Amino acid sequence: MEPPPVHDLPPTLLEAIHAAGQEHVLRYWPMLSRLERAHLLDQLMTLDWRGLGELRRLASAARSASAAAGVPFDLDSASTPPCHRLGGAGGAEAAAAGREALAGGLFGAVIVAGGQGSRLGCHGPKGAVEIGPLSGDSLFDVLLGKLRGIRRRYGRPVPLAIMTSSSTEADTRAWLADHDHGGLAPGDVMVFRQRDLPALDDHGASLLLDAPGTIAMAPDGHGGMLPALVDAGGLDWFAERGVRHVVSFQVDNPLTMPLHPEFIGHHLIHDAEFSTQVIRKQQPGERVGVVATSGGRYFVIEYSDLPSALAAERESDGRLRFHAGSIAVHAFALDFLRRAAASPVPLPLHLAHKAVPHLDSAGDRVVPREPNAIKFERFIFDLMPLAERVCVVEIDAADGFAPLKNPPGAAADTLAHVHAAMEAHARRLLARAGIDVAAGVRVELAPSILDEQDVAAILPAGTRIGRDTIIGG
Ligand code: UD2
Repeated sequence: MEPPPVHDLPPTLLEAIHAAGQEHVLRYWPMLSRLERAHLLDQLMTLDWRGLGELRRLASAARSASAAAGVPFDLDSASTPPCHRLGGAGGAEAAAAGREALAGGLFGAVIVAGGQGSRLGCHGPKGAVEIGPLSGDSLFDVLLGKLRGIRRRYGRPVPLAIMTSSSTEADTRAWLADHDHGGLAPGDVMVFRQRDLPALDDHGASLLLDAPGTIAMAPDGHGGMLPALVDAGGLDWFAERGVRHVVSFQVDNPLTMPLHPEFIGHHLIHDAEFSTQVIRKQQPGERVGVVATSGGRYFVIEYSDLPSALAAERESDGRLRFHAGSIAVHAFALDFLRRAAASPVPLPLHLAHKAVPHLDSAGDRVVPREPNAIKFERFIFDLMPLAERVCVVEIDAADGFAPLKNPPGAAADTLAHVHAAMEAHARRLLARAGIDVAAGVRVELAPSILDEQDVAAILPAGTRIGRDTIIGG
């Protein structure tokens, strides 16, 4: 192969590439079109070469470490913190405080929607995946519909920031443009983009090429939310709209109730800097992180970091010792986010062994079935130990958690599971409103229906539903 005419690259860049031993990324330079060269040059110029050294160091340390080695807390002394239960003690007072805050426009929302949806195998953003059992509504339709429901009831919008990534930004913007911003005012919605980090080969040594002119990169995890939000002016954007607290939640859970008045009310009453919703984890293998406390600090241990013996440990009453399953619905005081953003220390990086498509040494593109590379991510819940006051609120999974994670046929979290959970939830809500649904009939709630109060405004108690129906649709 001809030596690459790399003389047109900036000398400092060449030095950085050379010092890091990554010359192979220029292997195809002579063959690239002008456009491809411009793209690769852009990637090379924005890559954090000093940071790459840190990624390589972490990768090599992880090769010889145990699962829990990445957890900077003493797990032996850790326990499940006390949780408020939705509908439990102090619930009415909390709900009143939450309703007042919504009427005062004090809350904003962030949807973390930058993930590549690789487990689900979806093309395009997960938010555009259609999940309505009867309507075919997408996840974005459902989630943005909930915010419409809050605006209708409380008379104030919930400003929404959607976090995208290089993988999802263009399609998410297109979705918003094509769908009238999900019925929200365009001025109440902002889109911001998280950063990318490079993937490394299995040895944690080399960058991978996804194509001759493209380095394999991946979103930096939802923990990229805070720096990306700051870069985009998002904290000020919220503050200008009167927002004092924001709730972040995941794009893949259509049952989520991030702005449930009782949840945000507990957050306010306890003057919490960070509040989080949990579900009761029943089985050790459930793929949710767990909220724990030790030494006066609160933290989340990701399921992949919790040693299996600890995950399986039970209390004398049969509950798992770590039973506060995180569903990634977090409320933050805006002041806390500002303080955390000012910290010179970034959130820690977590490593994951993943299958990453790449060019092999013969230049052929390989799409591996087995993990062949290391990806790096930051997690938003790693902000939790920085908070002075944390509030944990347990919700009923049947009312607030049905994530879409896996392709058809998997044992959990598939579209079929999501449909079943949405229908069961709709039936429960209708029953609470005194509506009878005939056996075998399928029901779905329109996205902006928040609870039985909204149902009661549409259907009088005693109504009987005898055929498949979208309530409020
Ligand atoms: C997440 C939680 C897990 C539990 C579970 C509940 C983490 C690390 N794990 O596991 O503890 O709460 O969800 O469903 O949070 N995303 C981005 N940018 C990224 C990566 C992900 O925005 O770079 C978003 C993604 O679009 C999705 C969410 O984060 O909305 C969760 O991502 P995931 O499906 O990879 O997380 P999972 O299911 O392993």
